[in-house]
Amino acid sequence: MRLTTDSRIKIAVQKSGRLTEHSLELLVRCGLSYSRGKDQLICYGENMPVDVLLVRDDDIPGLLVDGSCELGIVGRNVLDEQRLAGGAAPSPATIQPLGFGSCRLALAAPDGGAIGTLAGLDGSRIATSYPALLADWLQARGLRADIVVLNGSVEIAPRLGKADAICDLVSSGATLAANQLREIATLMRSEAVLARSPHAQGVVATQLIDRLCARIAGALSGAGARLLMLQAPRSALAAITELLPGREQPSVVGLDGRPDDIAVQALCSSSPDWQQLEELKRVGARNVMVLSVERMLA
Ligand code: PRT
Ligand code: ZN
Repeated sequence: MRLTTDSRIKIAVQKSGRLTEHSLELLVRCGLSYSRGKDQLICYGENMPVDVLLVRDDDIPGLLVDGSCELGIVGRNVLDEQRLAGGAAPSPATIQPLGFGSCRLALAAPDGGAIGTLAGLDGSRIATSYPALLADWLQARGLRADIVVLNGSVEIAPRLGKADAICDLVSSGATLAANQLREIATLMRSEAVLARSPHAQGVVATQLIDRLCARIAGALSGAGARLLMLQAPRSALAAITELLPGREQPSVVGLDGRPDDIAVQALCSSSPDWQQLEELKRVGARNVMVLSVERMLA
């Protein structure tokens, strides 16, 4: 275990895969700038002492467990699999879900085959890259099956005669359909999460982690948010407030030299559509503007 002694922290991110672009883009939205050279494994943060380590997603839980990295962005499926497989070892804590990389871990069997229900799985062979999650799920339901561990192309295992069913990640369902497989059960829902090493302690590391986490939370809550600004007669305030798709009470200010008029600002979690703007106008709103929210710090 490497205890944090220096004044920088590392965040592990998938080097090349489904989570890479979203993860790096999120860090840029948090104000981090770093240079990424060809085949570089570490990108050094230029304006914050936060370095980015680019690795295979399967390596991220281990890097957190041994304290090589303080933070990581990884699928909950990978994190949970390694936590279950790791037994009693201290495991990384999930700080927050990040809203991308959504998928589900599902059981599927050949369409029209012998396995149509959960009970049919008893005594079968199931191919998967997630043996610990599958074993845990089967055990909780009193089902017994032979788990065939495969690291790729799980969906073709039934056609090759290697398994009777599969347990794999699904997002659109197109891969299952293309391989004539039918979903029987969902084991878990997953998405990319921000995780923290159990060894990330120390004052500097804690402060840096807290700062980065606050920025990530701000970048996520700002995503899709809009600021709605309008003017209206004071008498229309109740009707306007009723129509606002805001998440908090709007700010209301008076207008110089126009005692009967007000300006209203409201933070909305998504962009109001044209119909909502027309309704606001109908109850008295004027000069209605919808602005994008770049970032937010609550
Ligand atoms: O090289 P490295 O080990 O880093 O990458 P990897 O190949 O192991 O992972 P990668 O990039 O494929 O996935 C990274 C993470 O993305 C996963 O751990 C999940 O958390 C998340 N994710 C989201 C997915 C999917 N959606 C997904 N659809 N990971 C894999 N798939 C695969 C699935 O295994 C199946 O083959 O896509 C196929 C199914 O997709 P649909 O759309 O046809 O249903
Ligand atoms: Zn992987």
